[in-house]
Order: sequence, then structure tokens, then C-alpha cells
Amino acid sequence: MSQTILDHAASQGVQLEMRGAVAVVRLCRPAKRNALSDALIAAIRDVFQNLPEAARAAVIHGEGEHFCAGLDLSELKERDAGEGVLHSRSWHVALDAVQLGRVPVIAALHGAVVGGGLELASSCHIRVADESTFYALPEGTRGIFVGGGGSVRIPKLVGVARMTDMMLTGRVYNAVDGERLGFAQYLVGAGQALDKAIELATRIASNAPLTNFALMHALPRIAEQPADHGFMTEALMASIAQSAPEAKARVRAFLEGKAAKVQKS
Ligand code: 1HE
Repeated sequence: MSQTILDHAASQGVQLEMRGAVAVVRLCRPAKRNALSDALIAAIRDVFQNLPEAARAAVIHGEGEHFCAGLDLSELKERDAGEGVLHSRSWHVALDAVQLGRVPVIAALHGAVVGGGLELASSCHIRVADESTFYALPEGTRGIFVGGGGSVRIPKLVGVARMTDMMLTGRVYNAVDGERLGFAQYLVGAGQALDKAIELATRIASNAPLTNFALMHALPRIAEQPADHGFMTEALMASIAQSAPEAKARVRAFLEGKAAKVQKS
């Protein structure tokens, strides 16, 4: 069943390839700069909801010269208000499948990361950008608004003031400024983002699964709770994580001198 869904997603332009425990997801619509049609959004949803059991981390990247040009503007038909809400909500479901799925997701960025492409990148857990990357929110100049969760997720990366400026003025950030401001956590040479993202994903795949789960599902929720509630949720999550046999084994290995020390960077 899952394989049929993945095959269909591939036919719609979202391919999945397993590299060990890392699911490498590729947007394959380079002629249209990986613009996100309704079919592509549905395929992203289906892939992330049906990752193979063996996947312990995932990477998403785009084929061609750009990560993603955002919403497919050729599909921006006359929608009435109700249809518009449902269209936006369909993006929310797809990008929630990325953010709140089973495994951490790393975005490997290059070229344009604009509009809905930036919304997609911001639903991932880590972003690696190469030096060709640029970030923009052209929605403002096109007379529309973000609709793929960007108004919730992008301010968490770079703040409300910066997002407001980008949408009001059409401001574009380059790769160096993007890393400095928090769009990406890693900046690498041209053409190296995918390799770096797979390297990080491979490392993440070797973490205790419950730690990865806590970071994906508990941390962002704790961050939105009042401090008193956050402390309680943290205590519950910490207790659950440390009671897992894998945590006990890892701590024992360190105490017996069998696990790596933290090295000065
Ligand atoms: C597209 C799209 C698209 C390219 N929808 N077809 N996003 C934008 O406003 C960004 C619009 N795109 C661009 O500014 C540029 O295309 C890029 C900077 C991304 C890339 O430039 P370039 O010179 O490499 O490519 P190109 O020649 O502009 O585009 C190649 C083809 O892709 C061309 O089609 P062709 O049939 O003439 O070959 C373009 O029309 C097509 N193409 N981008 C449709 N976005 C949930 S709400 C989210 C709201 C938004 O995302 S709004 C922001 C939309």
C-alpha cells in the first residue's frame, strides 16, 4: 500500500530514495523551478506520511538550479474564499507531515528558496544552505499572502519584523546573510548542501529514537507553553526519555569509558 502511494508520488514529481537509514526526498520539477502545484503538495504529504519503516531521518532537496520557486502561480485560479481556505489548509496538512512526522527532516537548500519554498524549508528541522541560496517572500509584491504556514513558522526563525519587511518591500537575502539571520543553520560551498545534509541526517539517524521524537514533538510545544507548564512537560519528557533502555545503555557506555567525549570545536 505504502509503496503504491510512494510510486504515485514519484509520478507526480516527488521521489524517494533510501540511503541507509536516511530517506532522501527530491522535488523533481526543475523546468518549473520546483514550483509547488497542488499535485506536488499532495505528493510531499503522501511521501512524508508513508516513509519506509527503515527511515530514521530524512533530507529534502530540489532538482535543478533552485530548491523551490514557491506556489505554482499558474494554478492561482479564481478561488472563492472557502476554496482558498481549503487550499491553504491542504498545505498545512502537507507541511505538518514534514514537521510533525516520524523522523527529523533536513532541508538541503540552493538557489531560490522563495515564497512557499521558504515555507517548506521552514517546516524542516534543520536547514543547510549552499552559497547560491537566496531567500524571499514575493507574496507581498504579487498581491497575495503566505498560506503554507509561513506566518507561523518563519517568524520563529527570523522574527516578525524581518518577515514583515521581506513581504512589504520584496527584500531578498543572500546565503551569507541568511545563515547569519537564522534561515539556515549551516552554510556550505556551492553544490555541497545535499552531501552535508545527508551527513547530518546519518548522524541524527543514530540518535536514540525517543530523543529525536522529543526534539521534534515536545520541544516546539514546550517553547509555546507558559513557563510553568513548560517545566512540567519537560520533566515528563525527560523522565520518559531517560527510562528507555537505549538511554540507559548509552549513559552506561560513557561511564565505562566506551563512548565518545564531547570534543572542543
Ligand atoms: C513558475 C514559478 C512559479 C518559475 N509558478 N511557474 N513564487 C514567486 O513569485 C517566484 C517566481 N519565480 C521566480 O521569481 C523565478 O522563476 C526564479 C527566481 C524562482 C527562478 O528564475 P529562473 O530565471 O531560473 O527561471 P524562470 O525562467 O523564471 O522560470 C522557468 C520556468 O518556470 C518558467 O516557465 P516557462 O514555461 O516560461 O519555461 C516560469 O514561468 C516557471 N516558474 N517559478 C509557476 N512560482 C501557500 S502560498 C505560497 C505563496 C507563494 O509561494 S507566492 C510566491 C510564488
